[in-house]
Amino acid sequence: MDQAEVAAVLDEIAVLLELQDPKNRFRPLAYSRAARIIAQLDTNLNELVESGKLGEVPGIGSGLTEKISTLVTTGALPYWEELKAKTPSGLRQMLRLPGLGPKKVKLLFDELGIDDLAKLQEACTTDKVAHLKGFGAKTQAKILEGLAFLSQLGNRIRLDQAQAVADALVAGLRQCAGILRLEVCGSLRRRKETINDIDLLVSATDAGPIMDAFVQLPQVQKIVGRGDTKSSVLVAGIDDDNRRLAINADLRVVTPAQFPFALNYFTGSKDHNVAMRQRAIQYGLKLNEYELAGPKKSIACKDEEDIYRALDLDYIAPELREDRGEIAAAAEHKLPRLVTADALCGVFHCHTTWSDGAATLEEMAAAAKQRGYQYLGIADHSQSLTIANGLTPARVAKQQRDIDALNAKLRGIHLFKGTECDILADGALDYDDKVLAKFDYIVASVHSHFNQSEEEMTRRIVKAISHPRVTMLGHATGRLLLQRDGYKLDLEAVLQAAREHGVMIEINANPRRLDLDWIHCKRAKALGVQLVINPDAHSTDEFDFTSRFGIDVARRGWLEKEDVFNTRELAEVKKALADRISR
Ligand code: DGT
Ligand code: CA
Ligand code: ZN
Repeated sequence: MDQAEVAAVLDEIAVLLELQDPKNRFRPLAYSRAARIIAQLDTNLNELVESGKLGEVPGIGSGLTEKISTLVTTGALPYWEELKAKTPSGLRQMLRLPGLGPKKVKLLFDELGIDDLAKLQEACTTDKVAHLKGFGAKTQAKILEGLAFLSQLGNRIRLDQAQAVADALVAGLRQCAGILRLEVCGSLRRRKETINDIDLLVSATDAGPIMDAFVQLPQVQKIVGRGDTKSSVLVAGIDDDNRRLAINADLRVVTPAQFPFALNYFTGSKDHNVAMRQRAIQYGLKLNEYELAGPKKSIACKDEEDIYRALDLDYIAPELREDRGEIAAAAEHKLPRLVTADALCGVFHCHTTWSDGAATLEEMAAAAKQRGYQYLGIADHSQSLTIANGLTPARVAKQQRDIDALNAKLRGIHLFKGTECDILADGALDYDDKVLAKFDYIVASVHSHFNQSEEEMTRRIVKAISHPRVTMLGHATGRLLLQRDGYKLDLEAVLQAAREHGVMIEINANPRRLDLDWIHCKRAKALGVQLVINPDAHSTDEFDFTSRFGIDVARRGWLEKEDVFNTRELAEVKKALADRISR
């Protein structure tokens, strides 16, 4: 087991221990602390174990040393297995509900015998949970809300997490002889923000050895099915909270002649496929995952372009294949020329050590320059957000002096002085107008009072973006993918207001958010609202969110280069921001 896997197991043990005995806080804490220490080790864990020096690491006592060594050397741990066997797996799922910690979960189990989500649902709807000590009607309602949210998630995981798993599988498969072509299909290829399972497609003349190699990949936890042309496995991954996650992966092996058709079919979406098949029927043809065929013979296609061409369609990028008008647009040669990552010239929503970022101004500037950006907007948090070390007006002044000094020194990158300014509960901004006037631009965002009514929230955001200094609205709906729905909001009214006041809407490229959702990008564009793709970077690595996941959303939302503000060159951006301020 490697470092990250060991850390994940230790974290899991901490949770299991808490569920066993919520009153004993000490032991779980020791395990979660150890998980953090192991995850952050700069020395190789294997070597530490081999040299017998693991016990010297502060925070790792003798009991932990023994268990970690066992995990590293054998990949298993009886203690962990015992704990798992003793704890109904449903209890851990219950922990995913907001407001339910180990203590409450244990109480539900001890008092009402609830050990899975179905029983919890039943107990809530029959009003049993409300009468439990420490619960009440409000908590019960909240649990029901959480259950509804969870049931709609199913087994989905985030795009970035699925991508990491898929990358590892693809790297493993590539070692295998006999693979002619290899593509990731499905929702992952369409760059959907969450993924249910990974669809891999290979062309080869002999499927057997490839199937064997696939089901034996080290990531495979369980073989769900092994067939001649299709195999399914359960793959383990690790999410960024250090928890283990599982996702299904299917591999299909087809012949080289079938490959383009299979690629098209398994890329989907299902609705796009249905529309394509209907189009084929209009041409007197049959289209499926193996071929495009007329009554007498089949039409050879060497790639997907050929399939679309045979149906008099322009090539449709995978991101657009959602049956939202792309086939009609392709027939009329009216598909958008989708924006690409290399068109980006800079970004505007980034944090530094001045607030809750991990990198200094200088490090962020260097990293932006390294990515070929011409400019970087610094938007640290504003004063109310004390948990994120938001800047007081005095610190704003100081930071701006530092930025001026850096701009005088740096070559090839320009720093803009911005802020991610909180939108307060009543729609006011988090600085007075005198302070606001000092910024080159302002990202306005909601970080508090998520529970307002739709009316209140809409009024609040509309008021904020009608402030003449606001340049863009940050993470418009506040959703956290698979964790939290966005706040209640009349988005159409917000988009209308954005148009009226010439305010841009951010596509937040953080893969936990991806907010504005792609569905609404198309609408924003139709209204003539400009979009801007921001990484919301809290470290230098996170710049890459923009070129990856942010661009994915923009492309799924039919956006072209002109629709995205940060594809403009520095001089143009300087002018646009200055014009806005002087109106
Ligand atoms: P997900 O839920 O994130 O896995 O989304 P997809 O799109 O990857 O869906 P999946 O894995 O069920 O199937 C992969 C593709 O295979 C899907 O996008 C289209 C195609 N497909 C699957 N089932 C059907 C079907 O019943 N009819 C048609 N026309 N296509 C299908
Ligand atoms: Ca899939
Ligand atoms: Zn924010």
